[in-house]
Amino acid sequence: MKVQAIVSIMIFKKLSELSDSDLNKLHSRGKGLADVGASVDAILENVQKNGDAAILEYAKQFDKADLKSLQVTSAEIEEAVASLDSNLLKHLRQAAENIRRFHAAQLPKEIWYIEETPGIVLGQKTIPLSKVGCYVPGGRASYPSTVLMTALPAKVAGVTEVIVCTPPLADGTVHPLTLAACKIAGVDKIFKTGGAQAIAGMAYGTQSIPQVDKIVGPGNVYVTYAKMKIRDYAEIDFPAGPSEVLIIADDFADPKMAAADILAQAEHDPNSVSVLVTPSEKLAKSVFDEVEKQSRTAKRKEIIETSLKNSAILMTGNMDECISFSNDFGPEHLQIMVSPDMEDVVLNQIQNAGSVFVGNYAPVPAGDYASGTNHVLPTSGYVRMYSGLNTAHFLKSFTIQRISKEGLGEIKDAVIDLAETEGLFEHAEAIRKRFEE
Ligand code: HSO
Ligand code: ZN
Repeated sequence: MKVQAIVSIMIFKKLSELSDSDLNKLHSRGKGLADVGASVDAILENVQKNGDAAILEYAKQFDKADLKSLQVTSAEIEEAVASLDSNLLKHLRQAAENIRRFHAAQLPKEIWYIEETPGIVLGQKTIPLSKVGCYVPGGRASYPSTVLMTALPAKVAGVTEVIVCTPPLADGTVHPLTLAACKIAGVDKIFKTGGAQAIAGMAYGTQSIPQVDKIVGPGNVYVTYAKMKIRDYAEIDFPAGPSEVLIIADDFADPKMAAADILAQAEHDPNSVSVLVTPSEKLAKSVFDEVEKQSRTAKRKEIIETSLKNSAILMTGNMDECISFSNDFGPEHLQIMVSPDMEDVVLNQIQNAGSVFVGNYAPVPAGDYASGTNHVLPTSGYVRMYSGLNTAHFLKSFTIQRISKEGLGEIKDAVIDLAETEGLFEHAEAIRKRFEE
């Protein structure tokens, strides 16, 4: 007897036959933050006014945790590390080392100068931010990997104080692997708070949580909305919502692998989105069948079932149509599973993507955990204007000029002429004064 398929991809169509409403749904995914506006605004205001007391109250209300204090003690950290399996710790360290090395390679020159005009020496110095707050989602699911992805690049950049906020479990503890990741990454302080209240705590500062210059890390709609609202107080990275993948594939792709990658994305969140675009009808059909087959035994079947409803397998007339669809979609993760001679042809035309994975052996989970690239990436099409988290997010720079009298003489007439045309006569005078006998 044929087993009844109960989980399936919502859209299986030729791209040219996709309805406007389905296309619109794919392109406007992950938006709609306004729904949570009123409740988040109230939380932000309460934390700004009442500090720790408000946050402790929210821990009771949202996390069911009765906390005595917000900060994790060093005894708690040591106890957590000691409780962990040594292999798990070894793997966490392996991931950390790869992430550290990749982000160190992103460091720009600390200072540089040029002298294009004799006597005018121009330079730029890059320095780290002083205080950074990392938001690490927690509660039922825990994300120690996100500690490494946020705190390590900050430390590599040279940030003096890196703090982590993560929601406590109902017993008032934090997942031990999250604490171990904080220790490995060199996090300075850890606080047991999540959601909008954690963002408020880091933006405004409380009795125990320091006010930070920048807040980074993924979160649910409440966290994302809160991050967008506190920008007068702290800079943020970018909106990072439900995870998504777009796979560009041809007959070279292994359908079993492509289907597994779709499910890996789909298990994150009921709102996750997975899309496969291919010029090959044959591949499309085999991936569709594989998704159905593999999802039957998936552990997180309920989440997968829901998120596959947001997902699509689309057939195009050729590879160019796949690329242009992908550029319009702007995926958080882009997998390119095409024949090796086409890999660079496709890659060279990619305009919008958070992180690109090339080849059958570069699945998203490699980058999620251990290859070394960052997994905190813009979603919902925000890759159009934001880059994924990297070392530069934790740096700022200023320019420097050293000018001799001879050098100033080279631009003297230009400055005086332009200043007087703008009606700024003292600007012109500041130059003239330096050449009076
Ligand atoms: N794919 C997620 C990151 C993640 N995956 C964390 C597993 N753990 C967003 O890039
Ligand atoms: Zn993931």
